[in-house]
Amino acid sequence: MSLNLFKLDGRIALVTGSGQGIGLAMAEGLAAAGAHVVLNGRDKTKLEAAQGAIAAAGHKVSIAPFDVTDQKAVEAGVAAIEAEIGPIGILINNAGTQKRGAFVDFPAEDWHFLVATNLHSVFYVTQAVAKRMAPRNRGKIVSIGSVMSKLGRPTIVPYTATKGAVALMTQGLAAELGKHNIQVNAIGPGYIVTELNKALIADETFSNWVKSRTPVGRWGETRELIGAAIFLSSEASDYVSGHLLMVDGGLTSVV
Ligand code: GCO
Repeated sequence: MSLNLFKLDGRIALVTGSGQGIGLAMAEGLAAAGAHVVLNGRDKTKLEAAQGAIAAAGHKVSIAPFDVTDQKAVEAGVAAIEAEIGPIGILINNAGTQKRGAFVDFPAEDWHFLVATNLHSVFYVTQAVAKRMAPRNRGKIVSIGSVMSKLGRPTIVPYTATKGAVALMTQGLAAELGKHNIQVNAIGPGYIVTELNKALIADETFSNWVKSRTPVGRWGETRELIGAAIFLSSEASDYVSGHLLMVDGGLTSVV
């Protein structure tokens, strides 16, 4: 039965930044598809609340609170997951943040914070996980890009730089890890209703622009990213690698 291609039973999935928002939605979706999800973030209380909800739904879930911008903490966290829970078969690099402001006035410390959170994290976590996946000759790595992996808009140049890098890093990793049967892809969310976008949603002019600029005419919901996450985490995508799958209501396909 072809739907079995999307089942994740027996797989352990680490989802970074999964205490809330897109990361939590994807973790819930992967758990419902059968994976044992490992929730990551810096806020243990948030992770425990998310863990309670997923466990209450009858799914397998653990937490691994570590800072994805700290290479030593990442290495120790990944080693502990593999020692205490089992081999990570699926990595979702979701952790990320946003800071907006005019480029000419953008504080260097904010640039460094965005690069650390959105990009160093992908390097540290992917390296710690991929070096363990490679000898097993099997793995799925999915990073969260953005419409800003392909397009720019004023006031978010640093964020755009990090999301563009995530897209090309995905292609480079696909090239290098393919021989280990590790498929590496990215998801490009459109304008999704999340905490990070609260200010944009509250701005009627901007929100109306998103609705007019997006062919489906609305903001997306975090649950609408689950299908892409399950697909790219499952054997249904064993011949898909280096791909940036846009989940953006058509935004990046139109002028
Ligand atoms: C912005 C938004 C976007 C979205 C998302 C789109 O300021 O334009 O934060 O960057 O959050 O990244 O894919």
